[in-house]
Amino acid sequence: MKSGFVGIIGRPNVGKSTLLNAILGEKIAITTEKPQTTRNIIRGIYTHYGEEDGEDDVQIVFIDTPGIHKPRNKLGEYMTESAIATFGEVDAIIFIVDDALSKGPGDKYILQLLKETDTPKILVINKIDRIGPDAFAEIYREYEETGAFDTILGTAAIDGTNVDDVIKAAAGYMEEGPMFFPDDIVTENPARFIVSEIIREKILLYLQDEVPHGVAVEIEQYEEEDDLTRIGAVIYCERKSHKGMIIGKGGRKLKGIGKSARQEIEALLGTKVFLETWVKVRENWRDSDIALTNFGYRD
Ligand SMILES: Nc1nc2c(ncn2[C@@H]2O[C@H](COP(=O)(O)OP(=O)(O)OP(=O)(O)O)[C@@H](O)[C@H]2O)c(=O)[nH]1
Ligand SMILES: [Mg+2]
Repeated sequence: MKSGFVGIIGRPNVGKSTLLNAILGEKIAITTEKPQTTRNIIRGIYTHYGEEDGEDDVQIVFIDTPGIHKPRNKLGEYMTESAIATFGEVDAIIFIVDDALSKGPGDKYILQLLKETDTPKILVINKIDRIGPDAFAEIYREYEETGAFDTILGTAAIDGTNVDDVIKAAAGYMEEGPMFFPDDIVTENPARFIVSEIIREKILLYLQDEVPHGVAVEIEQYEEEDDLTRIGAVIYCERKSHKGMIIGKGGRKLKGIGKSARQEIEALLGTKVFLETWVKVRENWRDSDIALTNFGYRD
């Protein structure tokens, strides 16, 4: 069997988590139109037996990372540092972009970092459903000229276009090795982590500006009964005014968040779900070492 690890890195919002989910054919990472959605390293396990297509048996552990950005608080520092730390721990790196290199400083900064590592690099130009052919050719040419990439591909992770090519390119860098995980799991993350992320995803969808970025979700109760899961979640925010916005007039906002989270959690777990939520204020937790550790944003 061939096996190994592949890091998925890039600026916030380019489609890293969408690509991970598309590779696995399952949603294990939340995705939203807001930058800095992903806060933790998320490993997705892709196992393929070659008997059907004559290829090698392969297990690739794809590692979704937080978007690399200029941090404004300790949470941002943790996110960016943990993404960069994967460079040296993987057998290949997928660098995702959705725009030209000359368009902004973010991709240039990441490219500089990438040039300092020997790990093989695949460039994925994502969102080709939205990028016209001329713009695509321009992005391709700019990155080809850097000489930093062994492979350059275009994808639309959102509808799975060319995702197979990404898997094939990644498989090309895998070497004879052990099976790291059983073939029937796609993630090691416990259900309660995914549940807390689904709640956070709905908060990102329902709220604007800085409010959702200052939110952390902690699962305080998780009890599985026959065909019912009882979940109690605390939503922490950074200000009293934010608490009011999360709850909304007459509690309507929080009710909406809870309902859409519950529906998705029910589909994930295959049970009925009783979801209770509380909103609490923890001022400036994004700059508190203790809070970051409690919320799982530090090792
Ligand atoms: N049109 C289009 N949109 C896409 C594509 N891939 C992802 N998106 C959208 O881009 C947005 C960001 O996607 P994510 O997967 O959350 O991006 P990310 O890189 O993981 O972002 P962070 O976790 O914030 O770093 C979402 O609204 C996705 O639906 C694509 O191929 N085409
Ligand atoms: Mg993400």
